[in-house]
Amino acid sequence: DRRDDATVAIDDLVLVSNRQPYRHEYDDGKVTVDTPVGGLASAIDPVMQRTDGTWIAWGDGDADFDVVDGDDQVQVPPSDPAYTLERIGLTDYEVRGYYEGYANQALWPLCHTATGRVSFETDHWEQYRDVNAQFADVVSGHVDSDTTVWFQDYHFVLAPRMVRAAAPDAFQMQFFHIPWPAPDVFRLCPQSEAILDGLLGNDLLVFHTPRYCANFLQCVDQHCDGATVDWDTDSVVSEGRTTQLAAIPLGVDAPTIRDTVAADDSVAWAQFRARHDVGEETVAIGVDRLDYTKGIPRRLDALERLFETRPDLRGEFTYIQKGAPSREGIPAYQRLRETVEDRIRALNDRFGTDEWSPVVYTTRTLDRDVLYSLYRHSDMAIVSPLRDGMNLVAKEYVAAQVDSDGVLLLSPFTGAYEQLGEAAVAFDPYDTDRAAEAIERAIEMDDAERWRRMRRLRRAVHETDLAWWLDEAAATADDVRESRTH
Ligand code: GDG
Repeated sequence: DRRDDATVAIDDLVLVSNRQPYRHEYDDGKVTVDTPVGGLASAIDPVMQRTDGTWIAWGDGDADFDVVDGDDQVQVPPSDPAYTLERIGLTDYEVRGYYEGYANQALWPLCHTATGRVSFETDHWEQYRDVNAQFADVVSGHVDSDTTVWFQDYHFVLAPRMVRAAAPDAFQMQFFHIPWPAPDVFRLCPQSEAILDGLLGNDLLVFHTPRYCANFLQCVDQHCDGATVDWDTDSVVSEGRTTQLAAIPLGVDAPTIRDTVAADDSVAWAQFRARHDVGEETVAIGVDRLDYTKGIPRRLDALERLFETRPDLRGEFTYIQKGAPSREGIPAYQRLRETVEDRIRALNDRFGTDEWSPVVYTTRTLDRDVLYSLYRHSDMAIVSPLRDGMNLVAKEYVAAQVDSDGVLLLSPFTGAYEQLGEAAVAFDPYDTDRAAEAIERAIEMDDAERWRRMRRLRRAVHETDLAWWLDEAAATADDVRESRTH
């Protein structure tokens, strides 16, 4: 029985996320199901499988699913049904306003302090609010006083308050996967009060790091008239109820990554190298959604600087960029993709030889075991976001380093750096000279130092892995729930 070996048990769980964990295709009575790429869904699916709960999500991409008339329920996983997946259909118009509009052109850049990219449009806001209301309606239909509602991320900042109005006794929590900005940045948002009020509908609000919690509390303090911050307990009282803040950094499934990699026979790595003409040189890898927050052009600046100042590295060092196309309906993302591809072409034209290219670029989706094999065999990973809530690629790279001979270059502006700190080599995306020097340092680092740093990183990544995170979230929810009833 799956419930017996559960480390986490949240009874009567209703989970709400934008993306669904399974996507169904209906074709002439035949149903095929796939699991979209993405850390969150694959992380939470096993928890749901132990709870017999309900997962509510946007029915994105389900062919033949009647999106205009709304809801649709299926039992998942298809092979061994354990819980209910309820899909909410959205019209193209709603998707443009709620998802591409307010979520990804207002909240996403705002929370990443990319103020120049923020755009607030009334119509987007209205669609965002309406879609939150649709989700809140469906959630309210599943809820009684024993239910835990768990919202994921910035797509649902208004729904908690809406559900609270319909179901005052339900326990509501939310995990934010992205940063929370400083008050001076947050005040740019015309809807700042409504957003804070919406989130304060939760009993428990969880971020990756203490920094984001502190930013949130300062925003409430400065921009929310009806709410009082208790700085001693990291909580807020509004409308007679308390919202507890907590920092629980999301982890990766480190044991599974380690075991997958340990069983790896290097065939995938050999095939990848053969396909892309990578020889015996030193290899760095970057794995990112093609998002402007990931700092890819600045990483390419650093590589360019490196090959300018160290011509001897030509032919001796190759950077592999695995990019995943993302949010392609949004112009900023189309431009970013073009910029990255143009820059890589220019770098390869300028420095490449007949036998060697400084940058190997692919957008092909890789199977997990292939991705892990690339991590294991790369001499370093370069993770250079301008800002990033956590960055799971950094942790996956560490978990795959079973030989402890790789180097993690990590931007200080990631949640991962805040958590793992200086065992990684700092890679500052805003300072090209220093960033290039960091790569040089990683190339030249002796085995003892590589090993010492990687051992420290590995310990931290295993100690705070995905199972730990789920336990912490469940235990924190229990504590908060207990303190409410006494
Ligand atoms: C958000 C926050 C936070 C990538 N290419 C392939 C592939 N991937 C997987 C990686 C990794 C995931 O995608 C990306 O996760 P990140 O954490 O790096 O970034 P975001 O997508 O921006 O995620 C972030 C995260 O939420 C969790 O809270 O860390 O800060 O922005 O797991 O491995 N997976 C496969 N093939 C690929 O080609 N299988």
